[in-house]
Amino acid sequence: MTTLCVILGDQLSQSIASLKGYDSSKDIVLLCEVCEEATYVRHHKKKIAFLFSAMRHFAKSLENNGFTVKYTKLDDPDNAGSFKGEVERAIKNHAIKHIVITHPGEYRVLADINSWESHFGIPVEIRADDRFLCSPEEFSNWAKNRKQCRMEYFYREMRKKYSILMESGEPIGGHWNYDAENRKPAKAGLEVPPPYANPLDRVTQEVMTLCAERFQDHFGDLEPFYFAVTREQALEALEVFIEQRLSHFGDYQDAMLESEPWMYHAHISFYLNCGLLLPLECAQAAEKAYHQKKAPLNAVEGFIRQIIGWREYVRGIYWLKMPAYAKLNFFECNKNLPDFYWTANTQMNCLRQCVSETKKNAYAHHIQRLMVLGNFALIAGIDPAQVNEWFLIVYADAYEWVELPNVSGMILFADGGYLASKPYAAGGSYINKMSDYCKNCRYKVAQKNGDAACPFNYLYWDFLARNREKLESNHRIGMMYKTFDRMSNDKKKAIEADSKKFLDSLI
Ligand code: FAD
Ligand code: DLZ
Ligand code: SF4
Repeated sequence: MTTLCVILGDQLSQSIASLKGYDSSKDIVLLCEVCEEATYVRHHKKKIAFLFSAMRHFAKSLENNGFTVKYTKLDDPDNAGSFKGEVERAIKNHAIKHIVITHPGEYRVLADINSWESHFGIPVEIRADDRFLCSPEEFSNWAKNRKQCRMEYFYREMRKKYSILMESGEPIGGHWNYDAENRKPAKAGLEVPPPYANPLDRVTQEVMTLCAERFQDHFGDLEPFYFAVTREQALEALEVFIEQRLSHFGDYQDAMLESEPWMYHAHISFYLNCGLLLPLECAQAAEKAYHQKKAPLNAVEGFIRQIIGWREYVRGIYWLKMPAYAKLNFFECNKNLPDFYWTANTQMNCLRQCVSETKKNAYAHHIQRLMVLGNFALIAGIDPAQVNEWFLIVYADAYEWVELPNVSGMILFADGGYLASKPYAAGGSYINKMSDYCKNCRYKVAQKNGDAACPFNYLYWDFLARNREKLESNHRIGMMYKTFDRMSNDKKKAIEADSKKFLDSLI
C-alpha cells in the first residue's frame, strides 16, 4: 500500500512526524509550490523566495537520503495551484492508498485537510507536530480554569519540563526572569556585528527570478537576499548569533537604532518557523553558551524565554482560541490601515524607518513590531483584520499561528486581555528613550500638542479617552485616567482635535 507523505512549506525538518515509518520501497513524499499559498495573502516577495528555495533544498536533501520525492515547482504547467489539487494529482498518478501529513500551522489549512478523507475516499492521518515543546492538548489542560493565562507561569512549566537553566529543581541564579536588566537603550557608538549572510546559490537565484516575474505586484524587495536556505546554513546562522550577539541580547533587547535593523537579535525566526531549526536545539545552544561563560544569565534567560516561553505560549493560545480569535475586536476599531505601512511615505521617522526596513528585509525586530508599528496601529484604532493581514504579509517568519496572537493579543488587545495584561500603548517618550529615531524626525517628541507635536503623544491620550469604559478598571493602565482627569478641559480638547485632524489626514 503506497503512502503519500505530504510535507508543507513550514515543515522542512528531517525529523518531521509525517516521515516516521516511511517505507523507501513504495512510499512517496510530496512537496509543492502552489499559487494558493503564495497569494491567499500577498506575501512579501522575499518571504516567498526564501521558502521556495528552502523547500527545493529540503527536497534535494531528502532525495540524497533515499526518499522518493515528488516536487512540484510553481511554474510546472500541470501545477494544480492548491494543496488539495496537488494531492489529487499525486493520488491519480501513483495509486496512493493512504495519506500522512503533520498537523499544519494554520487553522485555514487544517480545515482544508479535514476535507480530504471524504473528498478522496482514502484514509488521511494527521500526526501531531512534535517539533513544538507543548502540544495543543497539554496547553489546553494548563489553561483550563484559568481566567487569564499568563505567559510567565507557562514558561516556568516549560523550564521545569525540559530542565532548562535549572539546578536542583530551582531556576539557575535564583530567579525565573531577568527582564528588569534587559531594558537598556543603545549607547552612542555601539558597534553591532554584521548579520549572518549567505551567498546566493543557483537554486535561490532561480526562485528569485520566478518570484520577480510572478509576484512583481507583491510588497517588498527581493534583493539583497542573505537568508540561510538549508539546515546546515541555518545552524551556522544560529552559531553566529550565539558567538557574536547573544552576550548583548538581553541588554539591548528593547533598543532601536536608525539604519540598524538587526541589533543583537538572533534573526532565526524564519528558520525556526519553517523547520530548518528546532526550538529545543536553539534553547540548548544558548544554555550551553551560558555554562561556557560566553554570555551572561540575563541574556541567555531572556533568549530562552522567547523560544520556550513566548513562542510556545502564542501557539497554545492560537489552537485554543481559533477560529473565534481571528474575529476579535475588543475596541471595535474600524479605521483603514494607512497607506504608509506599504510605502514608508510618512514624516514620522520611527515608522518610516521600521516600514522601510521591513520592505527591504522582510524582518523587523520585536520592539519595532511592538512599540512602533503595533503601537501606532493600536492607538490610531486600525481595524484588526487589516493589521493582521499586513503583519502576515510582510515578515518572512509570519504564519498565522504566531502572527495572530502577537497582533490581536499582544499589540491590539483585541481579545480584551486574555493574552496580555494591558495594552502596550505608549507615547513618543518611550520611542525616544529606546531609540535615536526622534532626532531626525519632523515632529518634536517633547511637544504634546499642535502641528509640530509627535503624533504618538496626543494619540496615546486620545486612545485612552476613547476607550475609557473598557480600560478604566484595568489595574495596570487604569491609573492613567487619574493623570488624564487632572488635565484642563482645553488640554483635553486639544488632544481630541489634534488626533482627529491627524487621523483624518491619513490615507
Ligand atoms: P529574537 O528577538 O532574537 O528572539 C528569539 C526567538 O524567540 C525568535 O526567533 C522567535 O522564534 C521567538 N520569539 C520571540 N518573541 C516571540 C513572540 N512574541 N512570539 C513568538 N515567538 C517569539 N514572530 C514570528 O515568528 N512570526 C510572526 O509573524 C511574528 N509576528 C509578530 C507581530 C507582532 C506585532 C509582534 C509584537 C511580534 C511578532 N513576532 C512574530 C514575535 C517576534 O517579534 C519575532 O519572533 C522576532 O522579532 C523574530 O526575530 P528574531 O529571530 O531576531 O527574534
Ligand atoms: C507561506 C507559504 C508559501 C508562500 N507558499 C507555500 C507553498 O507554495 N507550498 C507550501 O507547501 N507552503 C507554502 N507556504 C507555507 C504554508 O502557507 C504553510 O505551510 C501553511 O500555512 C500551514 O502553516
Ligand atoms: Fe516617532 Fe514621534 Fe519620535 Fe517622530 S518624534 S520619531 S513620530 S516618536
